[in-house]
Amino acid sequence: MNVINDEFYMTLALDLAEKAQGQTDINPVVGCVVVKDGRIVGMGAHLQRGTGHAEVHALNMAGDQAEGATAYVTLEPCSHYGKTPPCSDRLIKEKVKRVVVAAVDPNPQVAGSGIERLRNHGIEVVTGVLAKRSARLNETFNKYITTGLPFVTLKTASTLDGRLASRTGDSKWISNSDARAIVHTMRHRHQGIMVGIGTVLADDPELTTRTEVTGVQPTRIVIDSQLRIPDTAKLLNTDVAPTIIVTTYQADRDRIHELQERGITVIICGSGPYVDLPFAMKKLGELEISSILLEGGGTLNGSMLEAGLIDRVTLFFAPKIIGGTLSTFAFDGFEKMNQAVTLDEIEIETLDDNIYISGLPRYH
Ligand code: AOF
Ligand code: ZN
Repeated sequence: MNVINDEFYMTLALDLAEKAQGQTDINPVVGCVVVKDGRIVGMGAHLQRGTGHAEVHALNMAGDQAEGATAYVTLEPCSHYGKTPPCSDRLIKEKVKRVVVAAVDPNPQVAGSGIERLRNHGIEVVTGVLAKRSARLNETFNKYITTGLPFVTLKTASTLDGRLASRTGDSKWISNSDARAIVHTMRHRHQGIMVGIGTVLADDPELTTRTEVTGVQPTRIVIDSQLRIPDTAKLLNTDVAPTIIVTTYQADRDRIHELQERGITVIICGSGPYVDLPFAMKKLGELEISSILLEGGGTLNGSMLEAGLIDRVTLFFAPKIIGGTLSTFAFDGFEKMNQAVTLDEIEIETLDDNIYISGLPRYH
């Protein structure tokens, strides 16, 4: 087998994994393709937490043909008993000859031991084939499994001068339909969508996803320090997805109980006037929210950025200039240019007349 073959089949395995993004809960997305004598004899993806891993589906399909075959897996085969038994044992049992892995599994329970186990049983293992693409697909998993904290993606749709709305608060519509469609897909790919109470009061959003390809609805999370959310808020009157409200000890006890009686989860983070955001991230992690799409507004975006809690910044720009003061990041600002949060690994695309920019913030 040569590199071209390996990349060809790994691309298929990655495509399978990619399609399952957003439906595996706190688990990674993983694809597997089994190839024997130049023919694909099995393929599979991990589709839902608690159900079969990618390798199991692909090996079940391959049956007897797995013996002597090559298995392409986008993530190192596991070596531990989780909700399912170890995939490395299954590959050994089926007498697979060679295993090609994209990324090593950062789960401390695995972390190279799956690969080691295969090698100890005489299976040839090649690693690092299209590893970057695999790691990008599982960037939220990779953070959560190593820290217990959710991976936060900030998304904004702004004018070229970085405004989220007009002077009077009008924000419909800044970005074009292509950009809006991507945003809905991004919502599906995160376990939570988070906004500040200012956005709820101004826009009364439902925070549900409406894509042509339906997907799993993320949990809605509102940062509401004083518990100002009104009973009439659409969020409280639609039950398509769970809702979590994050508040402080200063919030009214009776109001907390009222909301809990309506099925809302209320978590208390901080005793000061504002939610303690780092602590809130820890709490949300404990509730098994492994990824959050942060959708503003400007005040929450600014506070999250200042606290260094944003892991990916994704900005959509429309070719419009609106002026005013409703900025994407509303905080006092840094004193010097060398304090700027800088984005690494930048991705840039044009979507008709809109621009997509995404990158990983580097904090100083
Ligand atoms: C694989 N193939 O398809 C997946 C893997 O609770 P469990 O049994 O589902 O185990 C979850 C862990 O297994 C997860 O944290 C990650 O380390 C690994 N996921 N491994 O070999 C797969 N989904
Ligand atoms: Zn496994």
